[in-house]
This record gives sequence, structure tokens and C-alpha cells, in this order.
Amino acid sequence: MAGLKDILHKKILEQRPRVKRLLQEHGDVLFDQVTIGQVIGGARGIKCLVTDISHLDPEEGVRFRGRTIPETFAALPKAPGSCYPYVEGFWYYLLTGEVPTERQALDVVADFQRRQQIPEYVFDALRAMPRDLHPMAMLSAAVVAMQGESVFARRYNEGMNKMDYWEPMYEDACDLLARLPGIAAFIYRLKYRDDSPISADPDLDMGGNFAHMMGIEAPYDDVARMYFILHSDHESGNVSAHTTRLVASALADAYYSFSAGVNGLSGPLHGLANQEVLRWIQGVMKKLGGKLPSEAELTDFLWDTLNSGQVIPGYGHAVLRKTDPRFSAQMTFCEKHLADDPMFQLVQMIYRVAPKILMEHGKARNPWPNVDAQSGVIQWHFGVTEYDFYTVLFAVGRAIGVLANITWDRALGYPLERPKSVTLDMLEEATKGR
Ligand code: NMX
Ligand code: MLT
Repeated sequence: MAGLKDILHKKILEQRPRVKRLLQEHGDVLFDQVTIGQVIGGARGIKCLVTDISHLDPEEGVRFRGRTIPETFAALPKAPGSCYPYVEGFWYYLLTGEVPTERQALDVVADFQRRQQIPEYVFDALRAMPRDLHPMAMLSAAVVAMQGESVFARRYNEGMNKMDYWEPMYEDACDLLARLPGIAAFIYRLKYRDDSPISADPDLDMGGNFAHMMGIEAPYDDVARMYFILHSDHESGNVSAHTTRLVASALADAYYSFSAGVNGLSGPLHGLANQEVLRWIQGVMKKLGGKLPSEAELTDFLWDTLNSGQVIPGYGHAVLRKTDPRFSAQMTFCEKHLADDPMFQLVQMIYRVAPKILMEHGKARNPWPNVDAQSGVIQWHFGVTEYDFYTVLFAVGRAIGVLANITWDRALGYPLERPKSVTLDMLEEATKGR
């Protein structure tokens, strides 16, 4: 039976003529127009990136390879006794667009088990860092520290053919992805559990192994599977995905590229929002002496936040205009496992109250919750109370999407990214007579 790499190769050969035809026969077809508002406004809505891994509809949310989140969860093979798919099967799916059989998913599980050994120098480097360094900085440094392992960089230096770029990129992507959960768990136990790492269990899948290495019982293995899949990809314009692809477009390898993406994810308007949500929620509870607020008290707290010029973390989105289905998927999990948790009850109350207030406030184009609005509460419930760590979990998930993307970018020969910049004078010149 053909393995993941063979199937990926077949898919690549099928897709290459599409790109070639579009470029050669239709390269000058006008596809979008750009306003001055978009040029100054962070390129919102400009359609100038291409990816088949996922697509984001503002009303519906993300589709992974054409499937919504519930459809993706339903379609993929599940770990035994779990309601959530193997992360490895999801990787297969994102790379090929085909739903793997259980056997095919398990082959990837076995492949990742073979690749998951983390070089000892990574642990030494992490131990040498200040213990109070943010875990995202540790993760980024750990990833780039492994750059010397890159098969892509080595083969490039040996003079590999352009048509082969995808193959060592795939190897690097698999190696990196297989090691990330172990690196993340090591950082966690180094920083917050008195440097007491737990070795990987060679028989477990990625989600199960992550829970094991964190030292947390079931259903945290399902939390990990759900969390990594939900955070994997959100089309290509978000900061972490775009950064990773941009850096890789210069033919930097997966280690350099993903480390750069991690740095982008660490911003409070992007991935760091999940730790900010927890900080903010705890601020509400602290102010009220540890008890749940009434809706009136919460309303005041929300207005205080807005009036002091801060954002409500976990709410709003650059593209989405409805409740993020990744929020809804986590809500489903919480209703089953966290129904009595006061922090989850507060998350539900915020969901009832905040959108109305944001609408009245009148600034945010999207008053609805995004993926970060309750992800931290789930972690807190399972004992991961060190909220600095939450974005690291986002990053492990994000790796799945961005590494699939950069493998395909090299397969389809996408070029160096280099948009054109203009000056303010030029923009003003364009407005003359308007
Ligand atoms: N609370 C208060 N104000 C907001 C919020 C919010 N949650 N969301 C947007 N606004 C403001 C925004 O700051 C901007 O104000 P100004 O004109 O003074 O600069 C105005 O509304 C218009 O912003 P939008 O066009 O709606 O949003 P934009 O595309 O610029 O930014 C976010 C999107 C996600 C950065 C923004 O909604 C935000 O800061 N949300 C809170 C942080 C957050 O949850 N980030 C996580 C995003 C998801 N992720 O995981 O990466
Ligand atoms: C993401 O998952 O990257 C965030 O929702 C941000 C985005 O899509 O812009």
C-alpha cells in the first residue's frame, strides 16, 4: 500500500499542471482591486495569497480541505476510545486532501514515533535560558536551534533540483512536527514543574503522548487532539501562517520558517490573546472577590476595559464576522466536561453579554468570540494554570497547517514573496481630482 509520501507525490504531480496553466494562459486576468484603505489598513481582504490547505469564509468559518470542523472531526479515524481524530491522520488529510483509512493514519503515527527523538542539545539550550523567559521565546529558540538537522538545507547546499524541493521540506516538516509536542511539554515541565521532564511513551499517538509528557490524565489527550487540530490552520493571511510562508519563500528551511511564525504568533493581537483572556477573566473574578459576577457587574467590567482603551481579548476577528466555529467546537467539549466549572460559566456569560456591548461600542467589525475566547479556560480546568504557556499549545497546533503549506509551496514552485510598497506621497497623488 502506498504511504503518505507516495500519495503526496501523486497529488503534487496532479496539481502542478493547474498552476502552470493558470500562470501561462491566464496570468494577466484581473482577480482583485486594491483601495487606499486596504493599503494603509493592514492589507485586509486583499486576495493575494494562494493555498488549498484551508479556506476561511467570514460567515461560516474555516474549512480544512473543503470540510467544516464538524465534518473534519466526523470524517477522520479516531484514536481508540476517543471522540477526536488522530492528529497524525489530520496531518495526512491536510497534506493530501484525502481522508486516510485507520491503517494509513496509524502508519503516520508509527512514522512520527520514529521521528520524535529530540536532540539532547535542545534540552541543554532550554535549560541554559532564564527560567522566567516567556515559553514562546523558548519554543522559537528550540525550533531554530535544530536548524542544523534540516534535510532541506543540506540538500540545497548539495545542489538539488528545484522539482525535488518538496521532498526534503516534507522530511523536515515531519521531523519538526513529531518533535514539537515533546519540546512543548519539556518547556512546561522545566518552567513550571521544577525541571521534571517525562519521556515520550513510544507507543502513543501525538495527542496521547502530549498528555502523557505533560503528566495529565485523560481526557487531556482528547483536549490535545482537539486543540492541535482546531488551531492548525486558518487560511494563509494570518500573521503566523503568513510569516512562516514568507520566510520559507526565500527557501529558508522549515526550522527557520516555523520559528519566525512562532514569533508572530506571540503577539497579543494574535495567539497571545488566549493567555490575555485568562488574565482578563481572572481580573473580573478577583475584582468580585472570587465569585461569579452578575450580568450587570460583568457589563460594567466590559465597559471599564473598553473605556480604558483596551481590547476585549478573545473577541473580534480580522476576517470572521460570526462566532468562530473553533469557539463553538470548544464550547461543545466544555458542555460535556466543564459544565460546572465557574470559569466556563463566566465564559458563557461573557458570550451572552460582550457582543451586545461591542456592537454598542461601535468599533469592532466583528463583535463575536474567536478561537481564543475559551481555550485557556479548558487548560486551566485540567491543571495547566500557567497561562503564559497557552500560546505554545496554539503554536504546536499551528505547525500542522503551516508545515503542510510550506511543503506544498515548494511542490508547486511558488516564488519568493515580494509585494511592492508605495510612499504616502504616491497615495496622495492617486487621490488628486477625487
Ligand atoms: N475589543 C475592543 N475593540 C476591538 C476589538 C475588541 N475585541 N476588536 C476590534 N476592536 C477595535 C480595534 O482595536 C479597532 O479600533 P481602532 O479603530 O481604534 O484601531 C476597531 O475595533 C476596528 O478593528 P477591526 O477591523 O474590527 O479588527 P482588526 O481586523 O483590526 O483586528 C483583532 C482584529 C483580532 C486583532 C481585533 O478584533 C482584536 O484586537 N481582538 C482582541 C484580541 C484577540 O482576541 N486576538 C485574537 C485573534 C484570533 N487569534 O487567535 O489570532
Ligand atoms: C488564526 O487562527 O490565525 C486567527 O484566528 C487569526 C486570523 O485568522 O487572522
